[in-house]
Amino acid sequence: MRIVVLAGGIGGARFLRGLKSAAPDADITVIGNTGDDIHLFGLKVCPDLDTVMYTLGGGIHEEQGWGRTDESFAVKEELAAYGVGPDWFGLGDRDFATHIVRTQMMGAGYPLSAVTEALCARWQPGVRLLPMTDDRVETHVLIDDPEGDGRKAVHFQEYWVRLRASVPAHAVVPVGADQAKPAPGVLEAIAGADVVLFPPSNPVVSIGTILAVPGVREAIADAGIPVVGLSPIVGDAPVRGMADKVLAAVGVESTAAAVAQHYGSGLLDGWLVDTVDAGRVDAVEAAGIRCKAVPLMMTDTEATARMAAEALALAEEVRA
Ligand code: FO1
Repeated sequence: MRIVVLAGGIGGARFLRGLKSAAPDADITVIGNTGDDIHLFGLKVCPDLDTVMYTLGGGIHEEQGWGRTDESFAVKEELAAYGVGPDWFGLGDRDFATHIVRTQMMGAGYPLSAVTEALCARWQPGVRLLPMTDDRVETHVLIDDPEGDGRKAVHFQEYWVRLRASVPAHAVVPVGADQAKPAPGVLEAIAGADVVLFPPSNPVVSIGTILAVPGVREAIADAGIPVVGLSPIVGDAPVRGMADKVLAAVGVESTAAAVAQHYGSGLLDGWLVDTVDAGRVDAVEAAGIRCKAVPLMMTDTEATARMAAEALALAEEVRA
C-alpha cells in the first residue's frame, strides 16, 4: 500500500511512528511543511522536516518532541556571549550540525529536496521525506504592534516560540506560497497513492500551509483516492500546541467538527474524532464526511498505531 501523509512537526512525526508500526510493509511518502523554516545565524533551519527525520530516525529529544536527544548548548552560549541572538530559539550543538550541512549543500546549489534526501541517508527514517516545496515559503502571523497603534507581521517561530501564541493572531500568511511549486516527487506521490492521511497536525500552519502550495490541494482532491484525517482537537482544545490561536485567525472554532468542515468534503472523505467528541460525529457526517469516534491520544507508539490502523480502516470503508 502506498500512503501519502501531510505532516507538520511533533504531532505529524509521532503519528508517523504509529503508522509505520501499524503498516510495516507500506510505502510511505511524507510531504513535510516548510512554512515554519527560519534563517538563523546564517543557517537554514527546517523544524518540521527535522522533527520528522529525528523522530523516525531515533534521534529526537522524546520529552520535548523537537531537537536532538543528548543535546548540549555550547554554541548557543558562545553566541550569547557575543551578544548575538535570538536567544529565544533553542538550537543545540548536535542540531546545529544538521543546519550547517543543509546550508552548505544549499549554498552549493542543491535544492532542499535533495538536501533532505542526503540528511535522511544518515537517519534512515523508513519513509520518503519530501519538503512540500523547494521554494522559500515563510509563515508570518499578523499581531497587534504594541509600539504603534497598528499591526505587524512576525515570523511564525517568533509568534509560536518567543510569544508562545499569547497574543491574538489576526491573520496567518504563508508568504511565498502562491509562487511556490511542489517539490519534485510531491505530485507524483499523490497521483500514485492508495490513500492520503492528514495526521493530527496543525490544520492552519502545518497542513494548511502544505495545501497552500499551488497544485497540492487540487492533486489530493482529484486523485480519486480516500483522504482521511485525524482531529488535532480533542474536547474542544488542541491535544498539544496552541492550534486554537491560529484557528481563530482563520475564523474556525476549536472543535473536532469545525476543523473537518474547514477542510471540507471536497478534500476530506473520512475524519476520526476522539471518543470524548462522539457527539460531534453527526455534524461531521452532515457535512458529507464519514466520521468515527475512536481514542485519539498518542500516549505511546501502540496507542498511536491503533489510531493509524483506524484511519486506514476508515479509508477502506470510504473506498468501498
Ligand atoms: N520550540 C520551542 O518551543 N522552543 C524552542 O526553542 C524551539 C527550538 C527548536 C529548534 C529546532 C527545531 O527543529 C525545533 C524547535 N522548536 C522549538 C520547535 C518548533 O519551533 C515548533 O514546535 C514547530 O515549528 C511547530 O511545528
